[in-house]
Amino acid sequence: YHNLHTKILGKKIIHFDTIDSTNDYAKKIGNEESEGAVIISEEQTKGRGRLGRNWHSNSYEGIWMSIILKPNIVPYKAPFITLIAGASIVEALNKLGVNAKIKWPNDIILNEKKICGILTELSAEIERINHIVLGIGINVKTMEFSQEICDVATSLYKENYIVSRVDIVRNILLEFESLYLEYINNNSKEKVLDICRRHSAIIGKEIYTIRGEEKELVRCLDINEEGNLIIKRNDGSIKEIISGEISIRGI
Ligand code: BT5
Repeated sequence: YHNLHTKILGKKIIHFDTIDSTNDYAKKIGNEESEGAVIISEEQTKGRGRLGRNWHSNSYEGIWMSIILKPNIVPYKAPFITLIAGASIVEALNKLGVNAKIKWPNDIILNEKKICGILTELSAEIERINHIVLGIGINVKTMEFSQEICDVATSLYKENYIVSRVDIVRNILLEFESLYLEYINNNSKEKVLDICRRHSAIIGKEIYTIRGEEKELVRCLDINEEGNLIIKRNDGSIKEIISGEISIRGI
């Protein structure tokens, strides 16, 4: 991980061979550790997704990492950091020749299957952020996924992209830092939104929005300035979706 060329990200890298979850570890040390520390593990025994879901990462075949952030912004501006992460991951992968796309808000997909998930966790008080843990999981070398996820998951190697993990991590940290600093220092979102639109897996497509058991087929129109999803319902009305669950028709 030398020659990162970053200012704050990855100045400290904490590496494990095995750990329960890099996000859990980062949350424990988040208040004491300085901004930009990266926790990375070869394997996770209890990798987590959103809403207590399992993230398969008990093999040395991926990138399982968490970044500690301490932005001086109000807590409601934190969710945009997930989009910054998504934008920097697709931008980094595309620069390495991998045509990955963003499935708003926190999945990266390749050839219609998930290669990466993002889990952003916030520790905050009413007006102040203590720290944010940005968790990123990328399937790199996995050739066989367990039955549970084999229909939805893929890896870079499986799609015939032989890319080094160090190059991926280095590129992501570099892309992320520049977009992140522009956001927290200048409230600038333009580049992120531009990348999210250019590499979107869902804009212009029919998707299902999912609320509990309810599934609704809608057309995805755009991502707005706030980073929220704009959709058109069957009755022609336009709606803004702030966060949550969607699935793409046919995937
Ligand atoms: C996510 O959740 O996609 C966030 C994943 C974040 C993982 C990183 S790894 C480093 C850090 N430490 C952690 O403990 N977590 C973070 P969600 O959108 O809820 O998606 C979870 C769903 O993705 C599961 O229910 C499965 O269907 C699917 N899934 C699980 N493992 C997968 C994998 N390795 N590849 C692709 N899909 C997977």
